[in-house]
Amino acid sequence: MKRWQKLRQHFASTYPRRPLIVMLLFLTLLRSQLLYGSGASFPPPEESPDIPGWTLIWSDEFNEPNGSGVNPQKWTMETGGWGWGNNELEYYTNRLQNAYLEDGSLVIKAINETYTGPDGVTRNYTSARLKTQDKFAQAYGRFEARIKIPYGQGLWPAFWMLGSDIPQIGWPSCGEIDIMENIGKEPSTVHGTIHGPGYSGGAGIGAPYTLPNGERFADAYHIYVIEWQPGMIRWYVDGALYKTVTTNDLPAGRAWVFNHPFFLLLNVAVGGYWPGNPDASSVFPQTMLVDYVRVYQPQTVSVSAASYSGRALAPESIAAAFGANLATTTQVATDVPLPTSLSGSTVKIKDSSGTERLAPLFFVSPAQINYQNPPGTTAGEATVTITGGDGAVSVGMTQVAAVAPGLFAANADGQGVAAAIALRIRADNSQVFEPVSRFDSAQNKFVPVPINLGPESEQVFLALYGTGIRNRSSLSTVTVNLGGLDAQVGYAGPQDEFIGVDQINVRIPRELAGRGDVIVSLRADGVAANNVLVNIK
Ligand SMILES: [Ca+2]
Repeated sequence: MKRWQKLRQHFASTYPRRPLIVMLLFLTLLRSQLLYGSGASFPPPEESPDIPGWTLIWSDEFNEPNGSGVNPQKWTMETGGWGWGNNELEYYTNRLQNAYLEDGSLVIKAINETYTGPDGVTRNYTSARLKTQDKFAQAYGRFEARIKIPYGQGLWPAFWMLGSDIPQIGWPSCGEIDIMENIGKEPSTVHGTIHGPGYSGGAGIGAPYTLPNGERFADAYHIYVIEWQPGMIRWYVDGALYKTVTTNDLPAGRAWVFNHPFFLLLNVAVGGYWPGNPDASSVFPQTMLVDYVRVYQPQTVSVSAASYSGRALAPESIAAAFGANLATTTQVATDVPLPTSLSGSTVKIKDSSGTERLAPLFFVSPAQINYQNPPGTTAGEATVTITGGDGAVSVGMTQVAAVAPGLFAANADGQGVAAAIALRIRADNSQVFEPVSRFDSAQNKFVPVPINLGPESEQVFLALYGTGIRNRSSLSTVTVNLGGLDAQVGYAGPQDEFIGVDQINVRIPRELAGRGDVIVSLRADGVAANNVLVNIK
């Protein structure tokens, strides 16, 4: 499969065997070690993780003496009885009666009592609501709590998170992640849900998890977990994965707002639109017991080296792993085939079938390693184990999918002007390659070069470079939309000369003349790549 195969069928002629784009791509990949778009930070490795692959970053074990109050260094007690947007019946107080430590657990106690708050609001129930806002927040990682929930009609316990930008942009634009919610009328069921702009409240996206044999969650402690990575959130109860939500699950046109720090909340609401109000069957007081809350970061995160999305990696695609102490020095592979050890660092991928393979390495550095996901890696969850030259081991999990398209960007950040090249075919069939970006030293980044579509007698094609595309089921499943117009795709497969790089050739529609910046949207087997752009004169 030659990269200009389709073009050559139409226009039999020669083309430069080694266009300068190969060098540009090398530059792009090397630059990517300096840039990681999400702004995520990674922990120092000296913490001893309780869970392989995860480093404990923050926790409250609630192990202080019986009768202690909530640690004010970690939590703020929210107070008020205004219904909290859900027509709730409780008044949240900061009294010890409603939140205290006992036998190694936080106790949040919902009490049926008449209480008038300092604001003059009177309610017939009290309870507590704790948050880590302004004390702790994190983007991505594993968020875990071991909780014994209360029971009964009208009870609504929750372990959840809100985006830290809620004071600036409000709810639901800030995002909400419900790790565990239960309503008392469903004693055997908990819910995991995300809310964002256009998918909030009853339109939240998630799933229930139900215990077998009519068991009640209130009868025992259970472990509630989300694992959150760029573009993906997974929910677990007692280690059982029951829901995965990705950017693909959002309603059309809606924004994924789970790419910034969130803070934690714990509360027991009484009444409200969703659970309904307590009735004669409800028993008070009710307690939620929280043994611990723990937050982890992954030791290493692998993303597509093109899109910087961590949603999935395709076999043979190029990945970037981030972490700390991944290598003792920075070294770039200089020969092909690529080495599987560079300055003593190795990357081992154990795929869902249990097969382990050493990954070919493009370069290694203490904070980033670029590697090729080995050919033959099976779809499903894979374990990435990175061993540095000094023996330091970092572990991370990643999803492998046959197709996980990413497009390289000129600035190696997964967005903005494409790492691409234009090919002009003149009326006499002569061809010329033209850049679509140039380095602007004033801005210290690549900026678009306007593509001149020329006279009617000329055709201009765009060669896009990406990774994770070659395993598409057929060429017809690869679509490229340029500025709202579907462009004709002539080729989508391996770029012959650079390991792991795929090339997509598209004809630029003449209707785009004069449009300026246009978005390039690629899908392969229905999976969207990151958007990049080109400029049309
Ligand atoms: Ca505890």
